[in-house]
Amino acid sequence: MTTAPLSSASGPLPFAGEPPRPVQVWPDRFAARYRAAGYWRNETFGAWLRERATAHPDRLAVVGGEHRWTYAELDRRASALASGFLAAGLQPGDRVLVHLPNIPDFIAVVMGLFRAGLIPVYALPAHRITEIEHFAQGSGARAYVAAASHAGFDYTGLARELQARQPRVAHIWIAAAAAAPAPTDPFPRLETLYAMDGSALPASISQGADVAFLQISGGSTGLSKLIPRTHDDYIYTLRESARICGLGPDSVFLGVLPIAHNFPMSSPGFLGALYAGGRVVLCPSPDPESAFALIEREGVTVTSLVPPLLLQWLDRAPVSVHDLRSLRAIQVGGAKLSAEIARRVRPTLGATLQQVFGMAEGLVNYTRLDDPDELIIHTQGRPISPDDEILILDDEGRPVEPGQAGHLLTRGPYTIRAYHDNPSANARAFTEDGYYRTGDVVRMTPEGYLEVQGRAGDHINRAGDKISAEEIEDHLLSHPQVFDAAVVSVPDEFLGERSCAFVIPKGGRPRPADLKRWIRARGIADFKVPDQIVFVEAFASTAALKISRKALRAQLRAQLLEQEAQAR
Ligand code: OOB
Repeated sequence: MTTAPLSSASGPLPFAGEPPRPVQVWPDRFAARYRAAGYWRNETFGAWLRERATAHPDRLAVVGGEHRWTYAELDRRASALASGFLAAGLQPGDRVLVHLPNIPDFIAVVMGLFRAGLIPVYALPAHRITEIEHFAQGSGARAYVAAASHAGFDYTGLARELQARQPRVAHIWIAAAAAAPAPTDPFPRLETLYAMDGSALPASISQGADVAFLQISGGSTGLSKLIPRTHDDYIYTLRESARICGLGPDSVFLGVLPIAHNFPMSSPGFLGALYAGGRVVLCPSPDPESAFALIEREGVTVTSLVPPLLLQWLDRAPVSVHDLRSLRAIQVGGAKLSAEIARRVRPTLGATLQQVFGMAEGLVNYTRLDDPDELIIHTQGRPISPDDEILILDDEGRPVEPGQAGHLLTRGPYTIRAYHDNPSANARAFTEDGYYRTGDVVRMTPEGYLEVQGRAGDHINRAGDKISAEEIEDHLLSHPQVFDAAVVSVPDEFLGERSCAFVIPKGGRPRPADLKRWIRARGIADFKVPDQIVFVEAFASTAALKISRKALRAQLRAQLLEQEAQAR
């Protein structure tokens, strides 16, 4: 086994109780193969940003709000932040929670962290204190960077609570978004760090095999897990994704989905666009008209959407005053896109649809831009790499017959071999020979393309946001009037899937609205609050204890679907 050298190896030794440094390790013979094939080139984020800033300093890199930053400006800001973070006492290898919306600061912060050898931990803007505390604890984060407020939520309040609960998070910086009110909190402003002189810092102190950041998992069982991705493996996906999506210096990528998510980050996302020397335009609002205005103004050529957002675009575009003709490709992923909707993309938006089926753990599949319509409309694409190994297995773990559906397992040059510091999750999620059990049920077409059939696990894919049934059941069970609860997914015309909580009350039935308020007050992302609550007397004639949660959820879901069908 290779050990992934950490940039911090020469730094101070960990003291007792120090959380483990993130590592990601592929067995020697795989690492050697991926290097020999030219996938892993020992490139690092800090170094490639500097290369591009040197090659084309005056080209626009990032546009958002009032800001228009050239590559040179982005590089300068990254260095300034890097030196500010280090001057504050952070050490290379330390983890830093990044909790920012789609604003240019997001990109400067992550590039600054990379340059300093610090490890970003990405949270979504929708996450609240419970999730943030979980990430802080799991990663051992020492710092937190957030926007003052966004979409009506005050992140400085969250920052205060985080510091009270997790004193290890000793550093907090707040980015004051343009429209934010005058600061009333005690935290230093991120903006003050931009004034630092970072010109003496090297472009990178990291090695390709170092962990670059921690991404968060969709959380199929229980709480989200942390995903360590290396410079080598992630930059490989950027390079190939940019090539597959035809990105180059003339490309303009619009970040509409939260760019902390793996899809708009790297498939090819904002990082792929910058890697290719193109331009990134950030849209902080999900409203189609805001996006359309930016598409027209900036000549956007490509963007990534989840299916429900695509639906909104398809509805709005025909009546919008904005000119969308610059759009060449629209990528859709995160959740299953129906063929009927897929068919409407080119006639309505004038761009080529690209389906993207990926996961933060690694494997990403794309339909290719020049594929026949049949594949673009009906499949979720094929893998990035010739070395992505795909297994499709039946319930007993045997390969299915060609064309049959089964459980998707995968390993390859950018699919992780382990979660960060989580032996029990690792035992469940990875086979002994290093395959990741994706939890997805797929079939492969004769052309080698994957069609996603559904999930084997108990999570709800709500418009691309993943919700763990178990996590929400635990929150429900904390309510004094809840005896038992089971959360299931229900097909939904707009969201793809919505969540329904079956609740057995005790000591009087709570009002559904109160129950929802209770869950929200637990400090979790809004998208996790059950869409629907159904009260039941008991779970089944067979005592609930005798059947697994999984079987129970399946049974309740089937009952609900039957009732709904009868009601129609
Ligand atoms: C992306 O990443 P995650 O980690 O939020 O979620 C991964 C899961 C997959 O295992 C699958 O269940 C589902 O999301 N999924 C899709 C899909 N794309 C993702 N299900 C059906 N059709 C699709 N096109 O969601 C993600 C990461 C990188 C690129 C794209 C999506």
